[in-house]
Amino acid sequence: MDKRSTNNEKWWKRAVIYQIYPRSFADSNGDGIGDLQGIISKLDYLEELGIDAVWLSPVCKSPQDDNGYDISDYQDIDPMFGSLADMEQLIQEAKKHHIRIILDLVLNHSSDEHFWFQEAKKDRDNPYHDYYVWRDGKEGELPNGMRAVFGGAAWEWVPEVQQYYFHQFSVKQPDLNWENPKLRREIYDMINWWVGKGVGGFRLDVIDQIAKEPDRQITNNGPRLHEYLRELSRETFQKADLVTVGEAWGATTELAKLYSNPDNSELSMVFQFEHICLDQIAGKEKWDLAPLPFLKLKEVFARWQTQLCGKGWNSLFWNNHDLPRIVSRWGNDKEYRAESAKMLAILLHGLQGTPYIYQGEELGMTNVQYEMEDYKDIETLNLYRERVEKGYEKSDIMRSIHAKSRDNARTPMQWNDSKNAGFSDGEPWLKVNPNYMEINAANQTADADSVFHCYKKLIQLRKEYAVFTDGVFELLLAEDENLFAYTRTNASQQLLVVCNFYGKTVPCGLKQADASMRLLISNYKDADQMMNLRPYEARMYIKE
Ligand code: TEU
Ligand code: CA
Repeated sequence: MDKRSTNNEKWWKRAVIYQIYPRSFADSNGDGIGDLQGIISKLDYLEELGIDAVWLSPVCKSPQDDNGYDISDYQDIDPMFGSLADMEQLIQEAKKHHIRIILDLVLNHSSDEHFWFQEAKKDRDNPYHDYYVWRDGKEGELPNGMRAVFGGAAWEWVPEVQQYYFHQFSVKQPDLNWENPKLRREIYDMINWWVGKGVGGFRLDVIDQIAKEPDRQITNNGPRLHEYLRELSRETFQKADLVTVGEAWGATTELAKLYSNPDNSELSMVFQFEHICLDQIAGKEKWDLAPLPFLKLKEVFARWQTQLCGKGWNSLFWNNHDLPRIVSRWGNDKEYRAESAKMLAILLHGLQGTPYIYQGEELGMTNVQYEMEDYKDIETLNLYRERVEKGYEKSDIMRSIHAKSRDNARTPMQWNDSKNAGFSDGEPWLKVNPNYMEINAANQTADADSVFHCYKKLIQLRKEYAVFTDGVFELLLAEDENLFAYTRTNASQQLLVVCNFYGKTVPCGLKQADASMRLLISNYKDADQMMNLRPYEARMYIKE
Protein backbone atom coordinates (compact mmCIF):
# COMPACT_ATOMS: atom_id res chain seq x y z
CA MET A 1 0.00 0.00 0.00
CA ASP A 2 1.20 3.49 -0.78
CA LYS A 3 1.74 5.32 2.48
CA ARG A 4 2.97 8.54 0.92
CA SER A 5 1.09 11.56 2.15
CA THR A 6 -0.69 13.68 -0.37
CA ASN A 7 -0.57 17.44 -0.56
CA ASN A 8 -4.09 18.23 0.59
CA GLU A 9 -3.38 19.46 4.10
CA LYS A 10 0.15 20.68 3.73
CA TRP A 11 1.56 23.48 5.88
CA TRP A 12 2.76 25.41 2.87
CA LYS A 13 -0.81 25.94 1.65
CA ARG A 14 -1.33 28.40 4.51
CA ALA A 15 2.20 29.74 4.43
CA VAL A 16 3.67 32.97 3.14
CA ILE A 17 7.21 32.74 1.79
CA TYR A 18 9.71 35.60 1.87
CA GLN A 19 12.49 35.69 -0.70
CA ILE A 20 15.91 36.94 0.34
CA TYR A 21 18.55 37.89 -2.18
CA PRO A 22 21.45 37.39 0.21
CA ARG A 23 23.98 39.71 -1.37
CA SER A 24 21.55 42.63 -1.05
CA PHE A 25 19.84 41.93 2.28
CA ALA A 26 22.17 42.74 5.20
CA ASP A 27 25.95 42.98 5.40
CA SER A 28 27.43 42.00 8.77
CA ASN A 29 31.13 42.63 8.12
CA GLY A 30 31.32 45.81 6.07
CA ASP A 31 32.59 44.31 2.81
CA GLY A 32 29.56 45.72 0.99
CA ILE A 33 27.99 42.31 0.34
CA GLY A 34 25.09 40.86 2.30
CA ASP A 35 25.80 37.60 4.12
CA LEU A 36 24.37 34.83 6.30
CA GLN A 37 25.18 36.57 9.60
CA GLY A 38 23.38 39.59 8.22
CA ILE A 39 20.28 37.46 7.67
CA ILE A 40 20.53 36.01 11.17
CA SER A 41 20.58 39.55 12.56
CA LYS A 42 17.26 40.29 10.83
CA LEU A 43 15.26 37.25 11.96
CA ASP A 44 13.34 39.34 14.50
CA TYR A 45 12.20 41.61 11.68
CA LEU A 46 11.05 38.62 9.62
CA GLU A 47 9.23 37.10 12.56
CA GLU A 48 7.43 40.38 13.17
CA LEU A 49 6.30 40.42 9.55
CA GLY A 50 4.94 36.93 10.17
CA ILE A 51 6.32 34.91 7.27
CA ASP A 52 6.68 31.13 7.53
CA ALA A 53 9.68 30.43 5.35
CA VAL A 54 12.55 32.17 3.65
CA TRP A 55 13.68 31.28 0.14
CA LEU A 56 17.36 32.16 -0.14
CA SER A 57 18.79 32.83 -3.57
CA PRO A 58 21.95 30.72 -4.00
CA VAL A 59 24.69 31.00 -1.39
CA CYS A 60 26.76 27.99 -2.45
CA LYS A 61 30.32 28.35 -3.65
CA SER A 62 30.36 30.22 -6.93
CA PRO A 63 32.56 32.43 -9.08
CA GLN A 64 29.50 34.76 -9.16
CA ASP A 65 29.31 35.13 -12.91
CA ASP A 66 25.51 35.16 -12.49
CA ASN A 67 25.39 36.13 -8.80
CA GLY A 68 25.52 32.58 -7.48
CA TYR A 69 23.33 30.89 -10.13
CA ASP A 70 26.62 29.39 -11.33
CA ILE A 71 27.55 26.93 -8.58
CA SER A 72 31.02 25.44 -8.27
CA ASP A 73 30.35 23.44 -5.09
CA TYR A 74 26.80 22.44 -4.11
CA GLN A 75 27.88 21.34 -0.65
CA ASP A 76 29.72 24.40 0.55
CA ILE A 77 28.93 28.06 1.18
CA ASP A 78 30.66 30.81 -0.73
CA PRO A 79 33.06 32.59 1.65
CA MET A 80 31.48 35.87 0.55
CA PHE A 81 28.32 34.80 2.39
CA GLY A 82 29.95 32.96 5.31
CA SER A 83 30.59 29.31 6.11
CA LEU A 84 28.72 26.04 6.37
CA ALA A 85 28.63 26.63 10.13
CA ASP A 86 26.87 29.97 9.51
CA MET A 87 24.30 28.15 7.37
CA GLU A 88 23.70 25.56 10.07
CA GLN A 89 23.32 28.38 12.57
CA LEU A 90 20.87 30.19 10.30
CA ILE A 91 18.73 27.04 9.94
CA GLN A 92 18.63 26.56 13.73
CA GLU A 93 18.09 30.24 14.62
CA ALA A 94 15.37 30.59 12.00
CA LYS A 95 13.59 27.58 13.50
CA LYS A 96 13.41 29.43 16.83
CA HIS A 97 11.65 32.23 14.97
CA HIS A 98 9.25 29.69 13.37
CA ILE A 99 10.85 30.22 9.98
CA ARG A 100 11.97 27.46 7.62
CA ILE A 101 14.87 27.93 5.23
CA ILE A 102 14.32 27.09 1.57
CA LEU A 103 17.42 26.71 -0.59
CA ASP A 104 17.72 27.54 -4.26
CA LEU A 105 18.76 24.47 -6.23
CA VAL A 106 20.38 25.23 -9.55
CA LEU A 107 20.20 21.87 -11.30
CA ASN A 108 20.02 22.81 -14.96
CA HIS A 109 23.64 23.90 -15.06
CA SER A 110 26.70 24.25 -12.89
CA SER A 111 29.58 26.68 -12.99
CA ASP A 112 32.35 25.91 -15.45
CA GLU A 113 34.59 26.03 -12.37
CA HIS A 114 32.81 23.06 -10.79
CA PHE A 115 35.09 20.04 -10.33
CA TRP A 116 32.78 18.02 -12.62
CA PHE A 117 33.25 20.41 -15.51
CA GLN A 118 36.98 20.83 -14.91
CA GLU A 119 37.25 17.06 -15.29
CA ALA A 120 34.67 16.78 -18.08
CA LYS A 121 36.57 19.07 -20.43
CA LYS A 122 39.88 17.18 -20.07
CA ASP A 123 39.06 14.39 -22.47
CA ARG A 124 36.14 12.47 -23.87
CA ASP A 125 36.91 9.39 -21.77
CA ASN A 126 36.91 11.23 -18.48
CA PRO A 127 34.23 9.77 -16.14
CA TYR A 128 32.70 13.24 -15.79
CA HIS A 129 32.57 14.01 -19.50
CA ASP A 130 28.98 12.80 -19.77
CA TYR A 131 27.83 15.03 -16.93
CA TYR A 132 27.50 17.78 -19.53
CA VAL A 133 25.96 18.16 -22.97
CA TRP A 134 28.56 17.87 -25.75
CA ARG A 135 28.30 17.83 -29.53
CA ASP A 136 30.93 17.16 -32.13
CA GLY A 137 31.76 19.80 -34.67
CA LYS A 138 34.56 21.85 -36.12
CA GLU A 139 35.85 24.98 -34.53
CA GLY A 140 33.80 27.82 -36.00
CA GLU A 141 31.00 25.52 -37.21
CA LEU A 142 28.38 25.47 -34.48
CA PRO A 143 26.17 22.37 -34.10
CA ASN A 144 23.14 24.61 -34.66
CA GLY A 145 21.96 28.18 -34.32
CA MET A 146 20.64 28.04 -30.76
CA ARG A 147 21.12 31.20 -28.69
CA ALA A 148 21.83 31.57 -24.98
CA VAL A 149 19.40 33.46 -22.71
CA PHE A 150 22.09 35.98 -21.82
CA GLY A 151 23.04 36.57 -25.46
CA GLY A 152 25.44 34.92 -27.90
CA ALA A 153 25.54 31.34 -29.12
CA ALA A 154 24.47 28.48 -26.82
CA TRP A 155 27.58 26.53 -27.87
CA GLU A 156 31.17 26.90 -26.74
CA TRP A 157 34.18 25.18 -28.28
CA VAL A 158 36.64 23.24 -26.09
CA PRO A 159 39.86 22.45 -28.01
CA GLU A 160 40.97 19.65 -25.62
CA VAL A 161 38.00 17.47 -26.56
CA GLN A 162 37.33 19.00 -29.98
CA GLN A 163 33.65 19.41 -29.04
CA TYR A 164 31.16 22.07 -28.20
CA TYR A 165 29.34 22.18 -24.88
CA PHE A 166 25.80 23.45 -24.57
CA HIS A 167 24.89 26.37 -22.29
CA GLN A 168 21.40 27.89 -22.11
CA PHE A 169 22.66 30.75 -19.93
CA SER A 170 26.14 32.29 -19.74
CA VAL A 171 29.23 30.61 -21.14
CA LYS A 172 30.26 30.01 -17.51
CA GLN A 173 27.05 28.02 -16.90
CA PRO A 174 27.44 24.72 -18.82
CA ASP A 175 24.22 22.69 -18.95
CA LEU A 176 24.13 19.47 -16.96
CA ASN A 177 23.22 16.28 -18.80
CA TRP A 178 20.14 14.83 -17.08
CA GLU A 179 20.12 11.89 -19.48
CA ASN A 180 23.05 10.52 -17.46
CA PRO A 181 21.78 8.46 -14.47
CA LYS A 182 25.12 8.91 -12.66
CA LEU A 183 24.70 12.68 -12.72
CA ARG A 184 21.13 12.34 -11.45
CA ARG A 185 22.31 10.11 -8.58
CA GLU A 186 24.95 12.68 -7.54
CA ILE A 187 22.30 15.36 -7.50
CA TYR A 188 19.95 13.28 -5.31
CA ASP A 189 22.74 12.53 -2.83
CA MET A 190 23.57 16.22 -2.61
CA ILE A 191 19.92 17.14 -2.01
CA ASN A 192 19.52 14.49 0.69
CA TRP A 193 22.63 15.84 2.38
CA TRP A 194 20.94 19.27 2.60
CA VAL A 195 17.70 17.67 3.81
CA GLY A 196 19.79 16.13 6.60
CA LYS A 197 20.91 19.62 7.60
CA GLY A 198 17.31 20.55 8.35
CA VAL A 199 16.31 22.77 5.45
CA GLY A 200 12.59 23.32 4.97
CA GLY A 201 12.52 22.92 1.22
CA PHE A 202 13.87 23.91 -2.15
CA ARG A 203 13.21 26.28 -4.99
CA LEU A 204 14.24 24.66 -8.26
CA ASP A 205 15.83 27.06 -10.70
CA VAL A 206 14.62 26.81 -14.33
CA ILE A 207 13.52 23.27 -13.66
CA ASP A 208 11.52 23.10 -16.88
CA GLN A 209 14.79 23.34 -18.84
CA ILE A 210 16.61 20.28 -17.47
CA ALA A 211 15.25 17.87 -20.09
CA LYS A 212 16.67 19.77 -23.02
CA GLU A 213 17.18 18.18 -26.41
CA PRO A 214 19.43 20.55 -28.31
CA ASP A 215 19.43 18.44 -31.48
CA ARG A 216 15.74 19.16 -31.76
CA GLN A 217 16.22 22.70 -30.44
CA ILE A 218 14.13 21.84 -27.39
CA THR A 219 14.96 23.77 -24.23
CA ASN A 220 11.95 23.76 -21.91
CA ASN A 221 9.31 21.06 -21.41
CA GLY A 222 11.42 18.35 -23.00
CA PRO A 223 9.77 14.92 -23.41
CA ARG A 224 11.50 13.38 -20.39
CA LEU A 225 10.93 16.34 -18.00
CA HIS A 226 8.19 14.85 -15.83
CA GLU A 227 9.88 11.46 -15.74
CA TYR A 228 12.95 13.18 -14.28
CA LEU A 229 10.86 15.19 -11.83
CA ARG A 230 9.07 12.10 -10.51
CA GLU A 231 12.35 10.31 -9.99
CA LEU A 232 13.88 13.37 -8.32
CA SER A 233 10.92 13.69 -5.99
CA ARG A 234 10.85 9.98 -5.15
CA GLU A 235 14.57 9.89 -4.36
CA THR A 236 14.61 13.07 -2.26
CA PHE A 237 11.70 15.34 -1.30
CA GLN A 238 9.06 12.70 -0.63
CA LYS A 239 11.04 11.39 2.31
CA ALA A 240 10.53 14.62 4.27
CA ASP A 241 7.85 17.24 4.90
CA LEU A 242 9.36 19.76 2.52
CA VAL A 243 8.04 22.50 0.32
CA THR A 244 9.30 22.44 -3.24
CA VAL A 245 8.66 25.08 -5.85
CA GLY A 246 9.62 24.77 -9.48
CA GLU A 247 10.50 27.81 -11.55
CA ALA A 248 8.79 27.17 -14.90
CA TRP A 249 8.66 29.97 -17.46
CA GLY A 250 7.05 27.65 -19.98
CA ALA A 251 4.27 26.22 -17.80
CA THR A 252 0.67 26.12 -18.93
CA THR A 253 -2.14 25.23 -16.53
CA GLU A 254 -2.10 21.67 -17.91
CA LEU A 255 1.63 21.28 -17.24
CA ALA A 256 1.25 22.94 -13.84
CA LYS A 257 -1.15 20.19 -12.81
CA LEU A 258 1.65 17.70 -13.41
CA TYR A 259 4.27 19.70 -11.53
CA SER A 260 2.00 20.24 -8.54
CA ASN A 261 -0.11 17.11 -8.64
CA PRO A 262 -1.77 16.75 -5.20
CA ASP A 263 -0.60 13.12 -5.13
CA ASN A 264 2.83 14.57 -4.28
CA SER A 265 4.53 12.82 -7.17
CA GLU A 266 6.49 15.86 -8.36
CA LEU A 267 6.66 19.21 -6.55
CA SER A 268 4.53 21.20 -4.11
CA MET A 269 3.86 24.07 -6.47
CA VAL A 270 4.79 25.79 -9.65
CA PHE A 271 6.19 29.33 -10.05
CA GLN A 272 5.01 30.48 -13.44
CA PHE A 273 5.20 33.83 -15.19
CA GLU A 274 2.27 34.17 -17.56
CA HIS A 275 0.86 37.24 -15.77
CA ILE A 276 4.24 38.90 -15.40
CA CYS A 277 5.18 38.70 -19.08
CA LEU A 278 2.19 40.67 -20.33
CA ASP A 279 3.78 44.13 -20.65
CA GLN A 280 6.07 43.34 -23.55
CA ILE A 281 5.52 43.24 -27.30
CA ALA A 282 4.21 39.76 -28.13
CA GLY A 283 6.84 37.46 -29.55
CA LYS A 284 9.68 39.82 -28.64
CA GLU A 285 11.86 40.28 -25.57
CA LYS A 286 11.01 41.72 -22.17
CA TRP A 287 12.98 44.84 -23.14
CA ASP A 288 10.47 45.58 -25.89
CA LEU A 289 8.04 47.47 -23.72
CA ALA A 290 4.27 47.50 -24.16
CA PRO A 291 1.48 48.82 -21.92
CA LEU A 292 -0.10 46.27 -19.60
CA PRO A 293 -3.26 44.81 -21.19
CA PHE A 294 -5.42 44.97 -18.07
CA LEU A 295 -8.32 42.79 -19.24
CA LYS A 296 -5.83 40.16 -20.30
CA LEU A 297 -4.17 40.31 -16.87
CA LYS A 298 -7.53 39.51 -15.27
CA GLU A 299 -8.18 36.72 -17.73
CA VAL A 300 -4.79 35.14 -17.01
CA PHE A 301 -5.24 35.25 -13.23
CA ALA A 302 -8.80 33.92 -13.51
CA ARG A 303 -7.73 31.04 -15.73
CA TRP A 304 -4.94 29.92 -13.36
CA GLN A 305 -7.19 30.30 -10.31
CA THR A 306 -9.99 28.28 -11.88
CA GLN A 307 -8.05 25.54 -13.60
CA LEU A 308 -5.68 24.71 -10.74
CA CYS A 309 -8.36 24.70 -8.04
CA GLY A 310 -8.25 21.27 -6.37
CA LYS A 311 -5.88 19.97 -9.06
CA GLY A 312 -2.61 21.71 -8.39
CA TRP A 313 -1.04 24.59 -6.52
CA ASN A 314 0.33 27.90 -7.72
CA SER A 315 2.70 30.53 -6.37
CA LEU A 316 1.41 34.09 -6.05
CA PHE A 317 3.96 36.79 -6.77
CA TRP A 318 4.63 40.16 -8.34
CA ASN A 319 8.36 40.27 -7.70
CA ASN A 320 11.52 38.26 -7.49
CA HIS A 321 15.22 38.91 -8.00
CA ASP A 322 14.79 38.88 -11.80
CA LEU A 323 11.85 41.27 -12.01
CA PRO A 324 11.44 45.04 -11.69
CA ARG A 325 9.69 46.42 -8.60
CA ILE A 326 5.92 46.04 -8.96
CA VAL A 327 5.02 49.44 -7.46
CA SER A 328 7.06 51.13 -10.21
CA ARG A 329 5.88 48.71 -12.84
CA TRP A 330 2.10 48.45 -12.43
CA GLY A 331 1.47 50.80 -9.52
CA ASN A 332 2.48 54.42 -9.10
CA ASP A 333 5.78 55.04 -7.35
CA LYS A 334 5.14 58.80 -7.02
CA GLU A 335 2.06 60.38 -5.38
CA TYR A 336 0.27 57.07 -4.77
CA ARG A 337 3.24 54.90 -3.86
CA ALA A 338 1.87 53.59 -0.56
CA GLU A 339 -1.72 53.26 -1.83
CA SER A 340 -0.76 51.40 -4.98
CA ALA A 341 1.75 49.14 -3.20
CA LYS A 342 -0.99 48.14 -0.75
CA MET A 343 -3.55 47.67 -3.53
CA LEU A 344 -1.24 45.26 -5.34
CA ALA A 345 -0.64 43.39 -2.09
CA ILE A 346 -4.34 43.08 -1.26
CA LEU A 347 -5.18 41.97 -4.80
CA LEU A 348 -2.56 39.22 -4.78
CA HIS A 349 -2.91 37.96 -1.22
CA GLY A 350 -6.63 37.27 -1.58
CA LEU A 351 -5.97 34.70 -4.31
CA GLN A 352 -5.50 30.95 -3.99
CA GLY A 353 -1.89 29.79 -3.84
CA THR A 354 1.17 30.47 -1.73
CA PRO A 355 2.16 34.16 -1.67
CA TYR A 356 5.80 35.17 -2.09
CA ILE A 357 7.09 38.49 -0.82
CA TYR A 358 10.40 39.61 -2.31
CA GLN A 359 12.64 41.57 0.09
CA GLY A 360 11.67 45.24 0.17
CA GLU A 361 8.31 44.62 -1.51
CA GLU A 362 6.77 44.86 1.96
CA LEU A 363 8.13 48.43 2.11
CA GLY A 364 7.01 49.41 -1.37
CA MET A 365 10.61 49.70 -2.59
CA THR A 366 10.90 51.13 -6.10
CA ASN A 367 12.92 50.78 -9.31
CA VAL A 368 16.08 52.80 -9.88
CA GLN A 369 17.25 54.83 -12.88
CA TYR A 370 21.03 54.55 -12.88
CA GLU A 371 23.64 55.45 -15.48
CA MET A 372 25.00 52.44 -17.35
CA GLU A 373 28.23 52.25 -15.30
CA ASP A 374 26.24 51.58 -12.12
CA TYR A 375 24.56 48.38 -13.41
CA LYS A 376 26.11 45.05 -12.46
CA ASP A 377 23.76 42.35 -13.78
CA ILE A 378 25.19 40.16 -16.54
CA GLU A 379 21.89 40.14 -18.43
CA THR A 380 21.67 43.95 -18.39
CA LEU A 381 25.32 44.41 -19.41
CA ASN A 382 25.00 41.95 -22.29
CA LEU A 383 21.73 43.45 -23.48
CA TYR A 384 23.28 46.92 -23.55
CA ARG A 385 26.27 45.76 -25.58
CA GLU A 386 24.10 43.77 -27.97
CA ARG A 387 21.62 46.59 -28.65
CA VAL A 388 24.35 49.21 -29.08
CA GLU A 389 25.92 46.92 -31.70
CA LYS A 390 22.56 46.52 -33.41
CA GLY A 391 22.22 50.29 -33.66
CA TYR A 392 19.45 51.00 -31.15
CA GLU A 393 19.23 54.57 -29.76
CA LYS A 394 20.95 54.79 -26.36
CA SER A 395 17.92 56.54 -24.89
CA ASP A 396 15.70 53.62 -25.99
CA ILE A 397 18.06 51.08 -24.47
CA MET A 398 18.16 52.99 -21.19
CA ARG A 399 14.37 53.23 -21.14
CA SER A 400 14.18 49.44 -21.35
CA ILE A 401 16.87 48.99 -18.71
CA HIS A 402 15.21 51.42 -16.31
CA ALA A 403 11.93 49.55 -16.73
CA LYS A 404 13.13 45.95 -16.72
CA SER A 405 16.72 45.51 -15.48
CA ARG A 406 17.08 42.80 -12.86
CA ASP A 407 19.17 45.25 -10.82
CA ASN A 408 15.94 47.09 -9.98
CA ALA A 409 15.24 44.23 -7.58
CA ARG A 410 18.81 43.88 -6.40
CA THR A 411 19.54 47.30 -4.86
CA PRO A 412 20.34 46.93 -1.15
CA MET A 413 17.50 46.44 1.31
CA GLN A 414 16.51 49.75 2.89
CA TRP A 415 16.65 49.27 6.63
CA ASN A 416 16.83 52.84 7.95
CA ASP A 417 17.88 56.39 7.05
CA SER A 418 21.51 56.04 8.12
CA LYS A 419 24.47 55.67 5.73
CA ASN A 420 23.84 53.13 2.94
CA ALA A 421 20.30 52.64 4.23
CA GLY A 422 21.71 50.63 7.12
CA PHE A 423 22.60 47.83 4.71
CA SER A 424 26.40 48.03 5.11
CA ASP A 425 29.14 50.06 6.77
CA GLY A 426 31.24 49.65 3.65
CA GLU A 427 30.68 50.48 -0.01
CA PRO A 428 27.64 48.44 -1.19
CA TRP A 429 28.29 46.19 -4.20
CA LEU A 430 25.37 47.88 -5.99
CA LYS A 431 24.33 51.47 -5.29
CA VAL A 432 21.55 52.04 -2.77
CA ASN A 433 18.32 53.51 -4.12
CA PRO A 434 18.55 57.25 -3.26
CA ASN A 435 15.01 57.22 -1.83
CA TYR A 436 16.03 55.26 1.28
CA MET A 437 15.68 58.34 3.52
CA GLU A 438 11.94 58.16 2.93
CA ILE A 439 11.37 54.45 2.22
CA ASN A 440 12.87 52.20 4.89
CA ALA A 441 11.99 49.48 7.37
CA ALA A 442 12.58 51.59 10.50
CA ASN A 443 10.00 54.17 9.40
CA GLN A 444 7.47 51.59 8.41
CA THR A 445 7.61 49.19 11.34
CA ALA A 446 6.89 52.24 13.54
CA ASP A 447 3.93 53.37 11.44
CA ALA A 448 0.74 51.31 11.76
CA ASP A 449 -0.48 52.74 8.45
CA SER A 450 2.56 51.67 6.41
CA VAL A 451 2.92 49.25 3.50
CA PHE A 452 4.78 46.96 5.94
CA HIS A 453 1.78 46.75 8.26
CA CYS A 454 -0.53 46.06 5.33
CA TYR A 455 1.58 43.01 4.40
CA LYS A 456 1.74 41.94 8.04
CA LYS A 457 -2.04 42.10 8.32
CA LEU A 458 -2.52 40.15 5.07
CA ILE A 459 -0.26 37.39 6.38
CA GLN A 460 -2.28 37.19 9.60
CA LEU A 461 -5.59 37.08 7.72
CA ARG A 462 -4.40 34.15 5.61
CA LYS A 463 -3.76 32.20 8.80
CA GLU A 464 -7.04 33.21 10.39
CA TYR A 465 -9.57 32.43 7.63
CA ALA A 466 -9.66 29.11 5.80
CA VAL A 467 -11.29 30.72 2.77
CA PHE A 468 -7.90 32.14 1.75
CA THR A 469 -6.67 28.58 1.29
CA ASP A 470 -9.70 26.72 -0.03
CA GLY A 471 -12.16 29.31 -1.37
CA VAL A 472 -13.26 28.89 -4.97
CA PHE A 473 -12.40 31.87 -7.16
CA GLU A 474 -14.84 33.85 -9.24
CA LEU A 475 -13.86 36.87 -11.31
CA LEU A 476 -16.30 39.80 -11.21
CA LEU A 477 -16.56 42.71 -13.65
CA ALA A 478 -14.36 40.93 -16.20
CA GLU A 479 -14.84 43.73 -18.74
CA ASP A 480 -14.25 46.65 -16.39
CA GLU A 481 -11.24 48.68 -17.58
CA ASN A 482 -10.24 49.88 -14.08
CA LEU A 483 -11.43 47.45 -11.43
CA PHE A 484 -10.03 44.06 -10.48
CA ALA A 485 -12.73 42.37 -8.41
CA TYR A 486 -13.29 38.79 -7.34
CA THR A 487 -14.81 36.54 -4.72
CA ARG A 488 -13.45 33.43 -2.99
CA THR A 489 -16.08 31.13 -1.55
CA ASN A 490 -16.04 28.05 0.66
CA ALA A 491 -18.83 26.32 2.63
CA SER A 492 -19.02 28.97 5.36
CA GLN A 493 -17.12 32.06 4.22
CA GLN A 494 -16.96 34.42 1.31
CA LEU A 495 -14.18 36.86 0.56
CA LEU A 496 -14.77 39.84 -1.69
CA VAL A 497 -11.82 41.80 -3.06
CA VAL A 498 -12.29 45.00 -5.05
CA CYS A 499 -9.31 46.96 -6.36
CA ASN A 500 -9.05 50.09 -8.43
CA PHE A 501 -5.96 49.32 -10.52
CA TYR A 502 -5.51 52.90 -11.74
CA GLY A 503 -5.16 56.51 -10.61
CA LYS A 504 -8.64 57.96 -11.24
CA THR A 505 -11.74 57.67 -9.08
CA VAL A 506 -14.31 55.26 -10.52
CA PRO A 507 -17.77 54.06 -9.47
CA CYS A 508 -17.87 50.62 -7.93
CA GLY A 509 -21.11 49.14 -9.22
CA LEU A 510 -20.87 45.83 -7.35
CA LYS A 511 -24.07 44.26 -6.09
CA GLN A 512 -22.16 41.71 -3.99
CA ALA A 513 -21.05 44.36 -1.52
CA ASP A 514 -23.88 44.64 0.96
CA ALA A 515 -24.22 45.33 4.67
CA SER A 516 -23.61 41.67 5.56
CA MET A 517 -19.98 42.02 4.52
CA ARG A 518 -17.36 43.11 6.99
CA LEU A 519 -14.28 45.05 5.92
CA LEU A 520 -11.08 43.07 6.65
CA ILE A 521 -8.49 45.40 5.20
CA SER A 522 -8.23 48.41 2.92
CA ASN A 523 -5.75 51.09 1.94
CA TYR A 524 -7.76 54.21 2.74
CA LYS A 525 -8.70 55.14 6.28
CA ASP A 526 -12.42 55.76 5.75
CA ALA A 527 -13.25 52.89 3.43
CA ASP A 528 -16.69 52.13 4.78
CA GLN A 529 -18.99 52.42 1.81
CA MET A 530 -19.09 50.75 -1.57
CA MET A 531 -19.62 53.93 -3.52
CA ASN A 532 -16.67 55.20 -5.50
CA LEU A 533 -13.20 53.75 -5.44
CA ARG A 534 -10.49 56.37 -5.17
CA PRO A 535 -7.06 56.13 -6.90
CA TYR A 536 -5.65 52.64 -6.31
CA GLU A 537 -8.25 52.01 -3.61
CA ALA A 538 -8.47 48.37 -2.51
CA ARG A 539 -10.91 46.70 -0.14
CA MET A 540 -11.20 43.18 1.11
CA TYR A 541 -14.46 42.08 2.78
CA ILE A 542 -15.63 38.89 4.40
CA LYS A 543 -19.05 37.35 4.97
CA GLU A 544 -19.33 34.48 7.43
O1 TEU B 1 16.03 32.54 -14.15
C1 TEU B 1 15.55 31.92 -15.31
C2 TEU B 1 15.50 32.74 -16.48
O2 TEU B 1 15.13 32.26 -17.53
C3 TEU B 1 15.94 34.16 -16.35
O3 TEU B 1 17.22 34.27 -16.84
C4 TEU B 1 15.03 35.06 -17.04
O4 TEU B 1 14.93 34.75 -18.40
C5 TEU B 1 15.50 36.44 -16.90
O5 TEU B 1 15.90 36.68 -15.59
C6 TEU B 1 14.41 37.38 -17.23
O6 TEU B 1 14.94 38.63 -17.09
C7 TEU B 1 16.73 31.78 -13.24
C8 TEU B 1 17.17 32.65 -12.08
O7 TEU B 1 16.05 33.15 -11.42
C9 TEU B 1 18.07 33.74 -12.63
O8 TEU B 1 18.45 34.65 -11.64
C10 TEU B 1 19.27 33.06 -13.22
O9 TEU B 1 20.08 34.03 -13.84
C11 TEU B 1 18.88 32.00 -14.24
O10 TEU B 1 17.85 31.14 -13.79
C12 TEU B 1 20.06 31.11 -14.55
O11 TEU B 1 20.34 30.29 -13.45
CA1 CA C 1 29.44 40.82 4.03
